[in-house]
Amino acid sequence: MKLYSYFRSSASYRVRIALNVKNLPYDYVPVHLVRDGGEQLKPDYRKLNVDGIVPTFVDGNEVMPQSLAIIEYLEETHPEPPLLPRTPADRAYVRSVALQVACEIHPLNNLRVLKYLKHTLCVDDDAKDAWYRHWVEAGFATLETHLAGSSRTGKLCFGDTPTLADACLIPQVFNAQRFKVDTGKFPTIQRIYDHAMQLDAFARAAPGAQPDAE
Ligand SMILES: N[C@@H](CCC(=O)N[C@@H](CS)C(=O)NCC(=O)O)C(=O)O
Repeated sequence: MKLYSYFRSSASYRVRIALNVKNLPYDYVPVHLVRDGGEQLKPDYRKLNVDGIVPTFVDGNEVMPQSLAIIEYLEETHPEPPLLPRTPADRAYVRSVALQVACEIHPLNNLRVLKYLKHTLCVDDDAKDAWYRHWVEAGFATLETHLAGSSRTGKLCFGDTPTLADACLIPQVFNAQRFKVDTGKFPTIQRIYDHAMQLDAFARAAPGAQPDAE
C-alpha cells in the first residue's frame, strides 16, 4: 500500500491516522504542495489524481482519491480495530462529526481556495487569514456544541477509542493552530485533541513525524 501525502495536508493526515489505528504498513510518497508551483498539479501526479490534490491511496492496482472514501475502504478491507461504531445511529453520529470537518470547514480553507483569494481576488494576507479563521471558528463552534452536549462524547469524539470523527477533527485542530486560531475557546475540542495527541497512532501521523516534514 502506498500513500501520496504532504506532511501538513490535513486530508492526508486523516488517512495516516486511519492506517496507524489499523496498524497497516504503507509506503509514504511525498507530494510537495508548494515547491515548484505545487507537485500536485504536475501532469504525472494528475494521472493518479485528476483533481490535483492529496491524498491518493494505492492498494495493488486500485488507485483512489478522497480521504473519507479511502478510510471507508480501509474500514471495509481491514475491519479491526474498527473506526466506525456498531449501530447505525452511532455510525451516523460519527460520520456527522467527520463531515462537519470535511465538508463544512476544510473545503473553505484549502490551499487552492486561499490562493484564489490572494492571487485572483487580490485579497491581502490579513483578510485571507481572517477568512480562514472565520470559517474554522464557525465550524468549531458548531462542533463544540455537538460534542459538549452529547452523551456519546468521551475522551475522544465517540467514547474513548478512535473513530473516523477523530481522524478528521485532530488534523483540523492542528491546522487551525498553525493559522493562529485560539482552539482553547473550544474546550471539548481542545480536550479531545490533547488526549489524541498522547496516542501512538495519532502521534505517528502528526505532520512533524513525516519523512517530508520541514
Ligand atoms: N476532499 C478531499 C480534499 C483533499 C484536499 O483538499 N487536499 C489538499 C491538502 S489538505 C490539497 O491537496 N490541496 C492542494 C491545492 O489546494 O492545490 C479529501 O478529503 O481527500
